[in-house]
Order: sequence, then structure tokens, then C-alpha cells
Amino acid sequence: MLKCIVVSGPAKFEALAFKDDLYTSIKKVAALGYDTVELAIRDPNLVDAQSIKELVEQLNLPVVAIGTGQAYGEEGLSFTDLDPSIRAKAIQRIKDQVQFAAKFGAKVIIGLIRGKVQPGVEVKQAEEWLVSALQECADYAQPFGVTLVVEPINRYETNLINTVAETIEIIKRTSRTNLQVLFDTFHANIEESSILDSIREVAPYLGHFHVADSNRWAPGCGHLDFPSILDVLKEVGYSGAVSAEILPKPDPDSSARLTIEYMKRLGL
Ligand code: LER
Ligand code: MN
Repeated sequence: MLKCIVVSGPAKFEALAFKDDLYTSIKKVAALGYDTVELAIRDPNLVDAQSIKELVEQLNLPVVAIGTGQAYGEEGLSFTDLDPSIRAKAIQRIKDQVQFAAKFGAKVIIGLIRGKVQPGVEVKQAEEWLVSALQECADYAQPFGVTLVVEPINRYETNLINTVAETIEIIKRTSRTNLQVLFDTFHANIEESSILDSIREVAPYLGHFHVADSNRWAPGCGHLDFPSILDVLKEVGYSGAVSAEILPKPDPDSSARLTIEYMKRLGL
């Protein structure tokens, strides 16, 4: 498994250890000894992919996934908005993210950009918009060799797809093979009856893994049982990235350092 952490340029989303200058943060991540990095990007058309690529190659720090939720959080783009022009913009943004991700061989995360079931919209309708957006984006991603990973997110952030079981069901409805699941321990701690069993359940679809402790601090700073979580990841044969999406607490540098120290202690 690969030690990883999310970095972003300036962003409102709280659970980011590093969110100031992308280039400085990437250098810090490499210096701390992470194997890989995840980039949270609002709009890939506003970043210079080539210079990021040169930097990560020079640092030998592969980019494994691209987070996309800022387009929802800061621009309100979503697959399930009542306004069809907003749904179309969200789909176009994910297509742009696919092109960006392809340059790095990275996966594209479908988290909050799926949106919420808005007042006055039937759940069935929101799910249909979601399935059809996922199909369109997955078909676009296929020739680029890019996989999309759909993330169950806890009920306080969205009312559309909170559990692993619901995510697998939606992916099955798309009949697309380049769609997988992103499992996040913070959300699973809220939504799943057993974190360990839900990892076993998601295993055939598991494409990416976010870690944060129960309080969304660095792993080891709350009450989740990470030794057992890693044992189950080994048991199911997961060999991908374990990516820290954490609050910058007690401060950004310490959160990233506490994470890598704990990952190393656990033998990751
Ligand atoms: C994104 O990966 C995530 O976990 C969500 O909490 C975003 O709000
Ligand atoms: Mn997450």
C-alpha cells in the first residue's frame, strides 16, 4: 500500500492538511516521505499541469487521484441540480478533470460533485441524473484509461449515497467497469455498522482509500482502530493508496507529520 496525503491550492474545504501553495505543499509531502500525493483541484483549466508534472516526476511522487469537490463547494456545480445547465457544467468539469488526471495516470474522485437530493426532487429522479452523469463521464474517461471513484459521504454533508452498499448499487446500475469506490474511514465511522465488514464488502470495487480518524484529525489522534483497518485491507489484497484527508490540526505541518509517523509505525 502507498502512503499518500491530499494537497490543494487555496480552498474553503476544511479537511486538507495543506491548502496554500500547491508547489510548496507537494515538496513538503515528498520531504516527509510519502510515496504518492492526491491533488484537490477546483478547475484543472486554471492550473499548469505541465509544471506540476515536472515537479512530481522530479520528486518521484506519483499523483494517484484528483479530488473534485471544490467545484461543488465553491461553484455549486453538481450532477443532481434542478437546473440542467448546472448539471451539464458539472459533467463538463469532470470531463476536464479526466483529461487532467490522464496526464498523471490518476483516478478522478466523484465526491460532493454528485450533489444532494434537492427539495422538490424525488430520490428516484436524483439517482437517475446521477447514474446518467456517471455513465457519460465514465464513457468519456474510458479511452483515456481513467477510472472514476465514487465516494460514500456521511449524512451531514449529503443525502445522496451515504453508505458503501448504496454506492455499489449505483455503480452496478451504470454497467460501467471504470467506476470504483473511494472508501473514507471518517464517513464510514458515521454511516457503517461495521467499518471492517464494510471494507470487506467494498473490496471488489475498492479503487481508492481516504483515512482520517474519528475526529477527522490525523490517523492515531482519535478512536478508530487503524491496526485492524490495515489488517483487513491486507486481507482483501488492497495495494493502492491510503490517502490522508485530514483537518490541519494542531497545525498543517504537524498533521502531515503525525500522519506519516503513524503510517510508518503501522508498517504501511
Ligand atoms: C471528500 O473526499 C470528502 O470526504 C468529503 O467529506 C468532502 O466534503
Ligand atoms: Mn474523503
